[in-house]
Amino acid sequence: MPNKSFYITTPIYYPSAKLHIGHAYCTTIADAVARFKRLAGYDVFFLTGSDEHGQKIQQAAEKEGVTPLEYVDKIVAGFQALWQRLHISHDDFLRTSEPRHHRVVQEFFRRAKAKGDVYKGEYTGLYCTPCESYWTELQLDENGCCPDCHRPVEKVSEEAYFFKLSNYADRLLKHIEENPDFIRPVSRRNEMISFIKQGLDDLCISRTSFDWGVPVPDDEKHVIYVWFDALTNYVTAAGFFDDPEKFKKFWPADIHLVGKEIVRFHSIIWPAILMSLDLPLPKQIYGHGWLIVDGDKMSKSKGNVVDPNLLIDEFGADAIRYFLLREIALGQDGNFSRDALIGRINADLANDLGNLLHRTLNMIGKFQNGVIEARAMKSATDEALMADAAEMVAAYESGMENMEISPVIKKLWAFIGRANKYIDETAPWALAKDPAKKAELATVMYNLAESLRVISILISPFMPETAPKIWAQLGMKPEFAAARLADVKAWGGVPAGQHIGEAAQLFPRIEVEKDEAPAKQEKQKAAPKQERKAEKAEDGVITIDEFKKTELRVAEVTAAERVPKTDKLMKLTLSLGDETREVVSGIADAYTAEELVGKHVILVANLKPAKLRGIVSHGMVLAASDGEKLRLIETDMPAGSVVR
Ligand code: ME8
Repeated sequence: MPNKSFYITTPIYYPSAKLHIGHAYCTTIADAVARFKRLAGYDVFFLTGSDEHGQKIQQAAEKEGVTPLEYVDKIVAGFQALWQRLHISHDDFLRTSEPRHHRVVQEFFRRAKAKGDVYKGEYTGLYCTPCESYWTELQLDENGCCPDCHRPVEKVSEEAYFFKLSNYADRLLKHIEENPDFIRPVSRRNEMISFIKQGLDDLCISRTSFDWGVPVPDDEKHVIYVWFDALTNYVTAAGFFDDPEKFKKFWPADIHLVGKEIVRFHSIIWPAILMSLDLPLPKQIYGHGWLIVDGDKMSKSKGNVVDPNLLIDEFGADAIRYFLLREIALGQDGNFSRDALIGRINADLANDLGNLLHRTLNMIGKFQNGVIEARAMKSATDEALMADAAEMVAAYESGMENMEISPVIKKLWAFIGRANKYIDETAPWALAKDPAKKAELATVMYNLAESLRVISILISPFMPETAPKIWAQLGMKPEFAAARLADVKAWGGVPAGQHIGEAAQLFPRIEVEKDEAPAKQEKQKAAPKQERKAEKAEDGVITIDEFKKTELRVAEVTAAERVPKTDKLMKLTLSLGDETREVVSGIADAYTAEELVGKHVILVANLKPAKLRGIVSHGMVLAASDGEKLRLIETDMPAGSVVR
């Protein structure tokens, strides 16, 4: 019998800004689900991509004097590099600028028009002439002006095509009501039901004010506008035109995983378009929450945008993945903080998981010359461990099938704790001293190795880099990639007589120097919400005395060297005239080592030293960034000068 198929998508991301940790969050969830389904034996198609058309891109490209495609090529290459570093296992990356996609969008337009669902009308909007952009009332600045250039906007009309969304309100409502799992979580479902009940306006699906997009068939002064183009990506990649067999196998998609603010487009507009073409609807739209940073929404102006590449440089991809998947309940907003990330790495990864592996391998090495011997007997303690493993495996499977990722990880870690407890219960060091207890010792060691085998398979959807490392350290010979969920359903997959592999630490503990920050955070947590808000507002400004606490000095770069195995980190040797400093800076993708030597830069000289990739950094150099480009702030003042 052929494998069951499973098709999951992320949104296609806008290449207008650098990807941040919020995008990485969405893609990591989809990846964990896709990996789980592969483990469970499904034939998986996992799609992500980039949403490349539109006026903003065209304008940004013009500003840089390049074509829109040249402009997006660079950014999209950055997306793809990030997904690779984060071990995202997508099967396809769709770019809306690709010809395969244009053909499908035009065909969708033609068919919807033939059905009578597309008509020509007039689009009226608030237009900023200098920026050549339409805005909605809600997007205007506080003076009712253009949010980009802050000049007045005017009401303007242009000819445009519309899609008759209003035709489908009743059918949509019926579908949502009859299929309780069509929109998840239930809060989003309720929101969509009341949205539709308020009445649906027809949707404007073309523009004439720019041309970076898919031309309307037979009316090429129009390009097909945003959502009609973007949403169609899901069927293009599934083989709508190019591969009917594949399309039959994977469409309708099983899950469109999207952020909560775009659930509406996926659960109302997209199904209506599909209904117009008589195509089946996706089985589920899952709206995840937003990642906020230290309690605040990420934004360029607040300067709290977290770059996933820098986090991967510092902590590795698996630790970031683990944190995102474990810490945030799917569907709800969640907080990202460095302290919480380090806390999880130390407690869950270095301590719980790392200790179990280390203790087990160490004892097998010491007590059994590195050989995992056959189980010889079964005590009540052993039975209890095996029963807990079986229960955890069952909960894992049903939880993952239901997208309960964080609860599943908690259960898995409870089992890791359980296995650590088994060591304390059985006290192998005492058994090793007594020759009569040889069989008992062999059984305990076997059960620990087997627990780790099961754990390595089950953590693989979340930590794909760590899982095969554990496998190899246990000395397992079969390819890890061939492991399946079925392999953890029976106890005893570790072959007896197997020699363990080479032991290595998985996650070193991260030492944080004690400072006031955690204490302050604790205080904030305890304070009532209202109070916290007030504190935040005042936090936005600092007094001159507070600013003066920052010691800024001019420093000359005397040597520079890339930090091995990182993308961005550069180790700089700086001269302050009377003193030499070593500083680690995330600038290696903006400068070569040669370019840096001789530069006079600004150093935050009294910053608490921090360890980055094992190197202690004594300060920080200042750089300016617009989210994409990054340049150091330079001066021609001599090294050692004070900046004020
Ligand atoms: O909306 N936390 O693209 P996009 C969690 N091109 N998720 C976040 C986030 C955060 N802080 N910030 C953004 C688009 N996202 C369209 C999609 S699909 C046919 C077209 C998520 O690049 C956001 O919720 O603006 C959304 O799901 C995704 O990133 C893409 O956002």
